[in-house]
Amino acid sequence: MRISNLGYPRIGENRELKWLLEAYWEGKLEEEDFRKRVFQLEENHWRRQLALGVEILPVGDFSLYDHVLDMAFALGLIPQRFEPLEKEGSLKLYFALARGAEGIRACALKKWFDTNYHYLVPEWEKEPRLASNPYLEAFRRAKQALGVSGKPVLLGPFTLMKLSRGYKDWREALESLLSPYAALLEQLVEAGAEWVQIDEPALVLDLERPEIEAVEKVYNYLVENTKVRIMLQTYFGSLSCYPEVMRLPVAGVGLDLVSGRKHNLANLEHYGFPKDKVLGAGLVNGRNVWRTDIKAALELVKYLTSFVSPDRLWLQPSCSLLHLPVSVAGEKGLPPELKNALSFADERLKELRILKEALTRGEETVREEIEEASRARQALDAMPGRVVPAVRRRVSALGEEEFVRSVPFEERQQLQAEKLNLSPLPTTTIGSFPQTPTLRSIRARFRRGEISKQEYREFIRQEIARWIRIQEEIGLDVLVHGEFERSDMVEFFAAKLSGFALTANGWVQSYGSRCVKPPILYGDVWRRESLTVAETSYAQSLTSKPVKGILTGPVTMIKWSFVREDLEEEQIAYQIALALRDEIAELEKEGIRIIQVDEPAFREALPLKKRERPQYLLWSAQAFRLATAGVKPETQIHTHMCYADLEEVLPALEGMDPDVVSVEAARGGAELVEQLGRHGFRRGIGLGVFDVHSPYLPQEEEMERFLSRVLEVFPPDRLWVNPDCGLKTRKEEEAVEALRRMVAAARRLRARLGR
Ligand code: THG
Ligand code: ZN
Repeated sequence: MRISNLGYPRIGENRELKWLLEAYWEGKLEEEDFRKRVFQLEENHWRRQLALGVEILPVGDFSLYDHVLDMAFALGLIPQRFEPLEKEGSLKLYFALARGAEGIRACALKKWFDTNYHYLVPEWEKEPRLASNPYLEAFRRAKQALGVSGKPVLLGPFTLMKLSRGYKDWREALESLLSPYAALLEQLVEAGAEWVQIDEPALVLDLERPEIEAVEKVYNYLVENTKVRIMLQTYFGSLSCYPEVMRLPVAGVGLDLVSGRKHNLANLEHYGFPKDKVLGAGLVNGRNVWRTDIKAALELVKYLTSFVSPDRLWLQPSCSLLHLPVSVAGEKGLPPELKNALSFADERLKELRILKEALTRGEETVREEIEEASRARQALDAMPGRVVPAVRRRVSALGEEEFVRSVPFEERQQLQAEKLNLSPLPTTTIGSFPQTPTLRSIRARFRRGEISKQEYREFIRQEIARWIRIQEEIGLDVLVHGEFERSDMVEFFAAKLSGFALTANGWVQSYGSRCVKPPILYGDVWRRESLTVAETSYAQSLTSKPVKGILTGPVTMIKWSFVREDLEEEQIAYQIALALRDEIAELEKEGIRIIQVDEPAFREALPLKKRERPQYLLWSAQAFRLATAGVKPETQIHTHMCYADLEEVLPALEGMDPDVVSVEAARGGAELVEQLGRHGFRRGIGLGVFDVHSPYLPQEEEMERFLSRVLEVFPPDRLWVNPDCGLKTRKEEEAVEALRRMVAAARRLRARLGR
């Protein structure tokens, strides 16, 4: 029985990697120095893991930006447009793919399965070849620094292919990976690697028969052509082709026994586990923060040993620890019962060690640790705010009528048109405006207690007033207050809602150097104070144009937090929805006539397995309706989602019963319009006329052309004109210029329509 880790958080306990990356990008750190320091960080992470008892040490999981990019880069999958940079050295080229360069667009970022981590989408323009071997370099560094023979961790060919774009035929693409992967693995074997972990999370998706056959071909080839022992690692759910994978000649298979527990265990019972393989048992949760129920985990391992002999069992986290903060130790501000019930990356590794001790040396040797874990879990359940009877009663008393607006969409549309009296092709924005360095520093000083709440509030009000004037001057039709009081929106709402706690340092990598600090939802959620009313109604008091209130929806609040596991997500969603419902009622009372409930995480929350989707789509749409259906018919409800591939969620979008939906369309707009037409989508729609994340800003003529094409499908009273997302990350001048062009385009089009 051995303790293996699948991957360790790369960003560092105090976001060391972030600071190094940003210093290097700003030219404040030379390449050599940068490399030296990131290797120190990597080594430090190895030492920590070894000290915590890891016996099979992952190497090569550390990445300067993204592990999918690492694999693509090693295989020379570098799009043609980066050619001018090829002579600049590999580090410059690598970061250019990730972040773009002078006049060269970066690779697209996409969500890594159903997580809040983004990977860079590989583009296949060239034939893959073994261009470099970062895994070999990491293996050698670990050997040299620590004398340890690490386990290289690399992304598997099937998953790499599934996540890539730009090939013609997926079979050929997969085939073309065989020889470079074999060459890469061979180098690792020659250097002395005993095991290689090949990650194939795509094996938990619903796969077609030909795909399963292709996977069989790949691993038969790799095993035949290299002498490597492969731990074929799956995670984020149950293996969807269990018997086929068990027949592969690989030396081990890793299963997620947390999120894929039920089906993986059912398969294990039904098909058994091959005698010749190691089982990597994913026992402790790499995706959520609650302390493991050690007693239950021990029972599970004992049960597993009826299928696998203990010497063929590795105790592991359910997936890479990338998705957890580093350590609970530094958290000072959490209620003790909560803090004690948490387990981040380091604590997960400690849990594995307790399990191993219990199993190999007897439970009495770790009796105290086991008892302490049970006590911590019980104390969490007894915590004030964990169960709030009034909240439970309110949810269970909900009737049908609370989920339905009083008047159907068509009638509301007319009432709203009369009441709001907007021009055709109304212009608006998604909600956030640029946060200036001054604002950021004032917020930081407020948090440190250096300025008063009063002063902070006053500054926010000035920003709101300044931007109301800017919006009026630009000529936008529906204004927003700008969200200057919010850093991360999820964190902002979590701070105001009961049931959530915030960590001081619980950072998790989102992409590259960017991190988020997911709130911890541990108790019943209720609104103890207004969330947005003061800022929104202040903004409305400054203008006669409608100011749109902006809230974050239940699915996104759940998806971007670490949530309790003792209550179904559906119930949690209804609790959040009720808090939003009260907030919306208050906004309405204050004269706010348009309210947008954002659900940017709606799509990524879609379960990976198709069979689980209908239920999700049902409750998530219901939660949205519960939040929004209490308003007057003439109050207009908007929602915003941050991506264009809506097809799969279109029926749910209809089920949410919004009045207006705004989505990304700057790329792939034509396809989206076609889909919406085909589905007979009849709501108001705002198709982003420019991409807020791209440095490229279209001219007004281009925006106008785009809109006039959309007008062939949508009538002008249902088409909104807006950017494709919030403008928080743009510079002020850029945002203003972009909005000017957008308004000009809408006006020209209106003039043409009028004629
Ligand atoms: N909030 C949360 N999750 C998200 C987003 C969000 N996931 C998807 C998408 N938006 C990710 N985008 C970003 C963009 C910027 C940053 C993080 C995620 C970012 N973070 C700061 C940093 O790393 O320096 C930290 C900000 C802070 O100090 O609070 O810039 O919007 N939850
Ligand atoms: Zn968005």
